[in-house]
Amino acid sequence: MRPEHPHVLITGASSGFGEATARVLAGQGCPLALGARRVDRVEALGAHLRALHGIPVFTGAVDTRDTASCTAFVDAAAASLGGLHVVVANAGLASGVHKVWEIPDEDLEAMLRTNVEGVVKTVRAALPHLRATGWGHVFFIGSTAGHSAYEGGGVYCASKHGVKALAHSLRLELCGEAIRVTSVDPGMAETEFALVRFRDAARAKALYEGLRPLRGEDVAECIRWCLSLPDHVNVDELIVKSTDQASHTMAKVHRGA
Ligand code: NDP
Ligand code: 8X3
Repeated sequence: MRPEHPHVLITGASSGFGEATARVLAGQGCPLALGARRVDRVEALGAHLRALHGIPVFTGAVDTRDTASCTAFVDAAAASLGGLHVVVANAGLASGVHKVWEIPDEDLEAMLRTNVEGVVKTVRAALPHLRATGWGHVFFIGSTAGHSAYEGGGVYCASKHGVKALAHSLRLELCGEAIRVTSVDPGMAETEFALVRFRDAARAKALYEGLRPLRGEDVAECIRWCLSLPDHVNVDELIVKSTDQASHTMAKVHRGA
């Protein structure tokens, strides 16, 4: 049975899509559990949302690459909120731009461990809680990079193709249970993503020069909408791009501004 205000757990809530989703769903009255490694940021966001909307917000440090950290965060969130209905497995990153034969182990492992293993660990820890409440929705945050590939993005694209496969498998595995599975797959969006990838503020800024990229709140709105649909409606995949980006890669980007 769908609750009036589903309890939503979001990983990677310290910036970008995760933070924006927290803000949008808080506005809908949803109790929230917010996690990231930069716990000071989620604590500040939690305090702000509690004061603004009068909703319960659990905050905690989580490193989604680590099984024990993930499980502890998810279990504590469920205990604090009195159950979980929705998980947004959003934490992820790109690390560098390397040809396949050039990538250092550090970047290779950062992307695969966060974007694939971390997502599995988050969803695996959350599912028993979704099943216990009897109504649920799992959101994966994929990417257009899961639908195509580009030079210098081999491992990131592989990780997001992996996310697409995880969403597909989970949907098959949960068929018949009251748990929906959606992958929201955005194109270029101006968050901290490019800063993390390039470790260079000027280069990150230049990526969006002259175009109007997606913003965190655009992706948050997609999540809110998928969640709002009637129980028998499952949005499997939602590919969402700026009107200035016509191809899944940067091959067709309009920089007219
Ligand atoms: P941001 O860099 O703004 O946010 C990434 C979030 O992930 C941060 O809150 C970060 O928190 C968290 N995170 C990273 N690693 C870990 C970890 N090991 N454990 C816990 N949290 C972690 O980028 P976006 O909001 O853009 O990215 C969110 C998701 O969207 C990612 O999966 C990304 O791949 C995907 N995406 C991004 C697009 C874009 O163009 N921006 C387009 C398509 C998809 P902290 O560092 O505090 O741990
Ligand atoms: C992020 C989109 O094009 O930078 O997932 O890979 S892109």
